[in-house]
Amino acid sequence: MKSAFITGITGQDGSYLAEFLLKKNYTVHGLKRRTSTFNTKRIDHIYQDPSISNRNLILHHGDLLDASSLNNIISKIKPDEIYNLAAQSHVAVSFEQPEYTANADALGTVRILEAIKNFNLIKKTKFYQASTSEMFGNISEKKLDENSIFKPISPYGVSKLFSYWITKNYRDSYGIFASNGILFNHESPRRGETFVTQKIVTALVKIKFNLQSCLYLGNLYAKRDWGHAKDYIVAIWKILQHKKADDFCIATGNNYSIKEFIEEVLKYLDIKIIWKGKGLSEVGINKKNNKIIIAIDKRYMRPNDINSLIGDSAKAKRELNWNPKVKFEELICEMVKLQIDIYKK
Ligand code: NAP
Ligand code: G4F
Repeated sequence: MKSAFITGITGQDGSYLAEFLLKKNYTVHGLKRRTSTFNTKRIDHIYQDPSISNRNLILHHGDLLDASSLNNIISKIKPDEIYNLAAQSHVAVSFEQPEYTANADALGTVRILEAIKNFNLIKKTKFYQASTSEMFGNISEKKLDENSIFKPISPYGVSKLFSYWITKNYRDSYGIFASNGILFNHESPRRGETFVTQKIVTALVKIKFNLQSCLYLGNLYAKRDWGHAKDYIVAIWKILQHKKADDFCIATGNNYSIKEFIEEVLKYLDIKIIWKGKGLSEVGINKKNNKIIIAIDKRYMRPNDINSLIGDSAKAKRELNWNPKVKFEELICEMVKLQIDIYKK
C-alpha cells in the first residue's frame, strides 16, 4: 500500500486529491494549519477519527513556514509521494502580502525538498510541485506550453517560479523524483469564495433569489483557461506515476473572458443583461427590471493583471494519456446547481 503526504489537503485540489488517493488504496497524510475556526469543510466527509484503528486518512498540524513541523512529519511517515499543494494561492492577496507569499510559496517548497534530502528519502519519496500558469505573465504567445518563457507579474507568480526552478534544481542536483505540474486555472463547486468564478456564481444566484442586489468586480476583460479541478488532480497523480520526473502543462486549450463567464452563468439563471458604459463606469443591467446587477469596484483591480492565459497540454496528452473531460458549460452548470441547492435550502 502506498502512502502520500498532501500539503494543502484542506484546499480545493487537496480535498479532491485525498478522495482520489483513498479510492486507490493509499494511506493519505495531510498537513493542516491550526486555525481558530474549523478549516476542514472540504474534507469533513472523508475525515476519520483518531480513535479508529487502521485509519488511512491522518491529519497533522503544521505549516509551510515551520520547517520543524514539516521535518517531524516527513521523517516520521516517510511517504512514497509528496504533493505540495499548500500555498497562499490568491494572486491579488499576494500584492498585499508579498513577504508572506514568498515565505509560503517559495521557501515552503525548499523546506520540503530539504527534508527529502536530509532524511535520506531521495530514492523513496517522489515530489510534486503545484506550479501555475501565473508564472508566464503577459507574454504574447498564443498557446503556452512547457517551452514558453516565464515572465511573472505578481508576487505570487514570482514566488511560484522560484519553486518551479528549485524543484528542477533538486531533481538535477540530487536525483530526487521531483516534478512540476504547470496548471492553468481550474475551478469546481469547492473553489474558494474569493476567486472570480465562485464569486460570480454565488453572487448571481443570490441576485436571482433577491438575497443580494449587485455584484462588484474588477477587470472584466481578462481571459482564463478554466478547467475542472477533478480532471486536473488526475493529471497531478499521473505526473508522479510517469516513468521519469518531468514538467507538464495542464490546460483545456480554450479560454474565456470574465464577461463571457458571467454571461454563461446568467444564461443558466435565465437573466438577460445589457452592458452599458466603459472602464470603471461599466455596468450590467438586468433587462427585466432595469436594475444594475454588475458594477466595477476599483478595489478589485490589481496593480498588474495577466490579460490572457491559454494552455497547450499536448505533452500531457502524449506522455500521460491525460485529457480534460469537463467542458466550460458543464463546469458552470455544476457550480451554479450547487449554489442554487444551497440557497433553496
Ligand atoms: P486553495 O483552495 O487556496 O488551497 C490552498 C491550501 O493551502 C489550503 O489547504 C490552505 O490551508 C493551505 N495553506 C495556505 N497557506 C499555508 C501554509 N502557510 N501552511 C500550510 N498550508 C497552507 O488552492 P487550490 O486551488 O486547491 O490550489 C492548490 C495549489 O495549486 C496551490 O498551491 C495553488 O497555488 C496551485 N494552483 C492552483 C490553480 C487553480 O486554478 N486552482 C492553478 C495553478 C496552481 P487553509 O485551508 O488552512 O487555508
Ligand atoms: O479567479 P482569480 O482570482 O484567479 P487568478 O488570479 O487567475 O489565479 C488563479 O489561477 C492561477 C492559475 O493561473 C493560480 F495559480 C492561482 O492560485 C489562482 O487559483 O482571477 C481571475 C481573473 C483575474 O484576471 C482577475 O483580475 O479575474 C479577474 N477578476 C475580475 N474581478 C477578479 C475579480 N478576480 C477576483 N478574484 N475577484 C474579482 O472581483
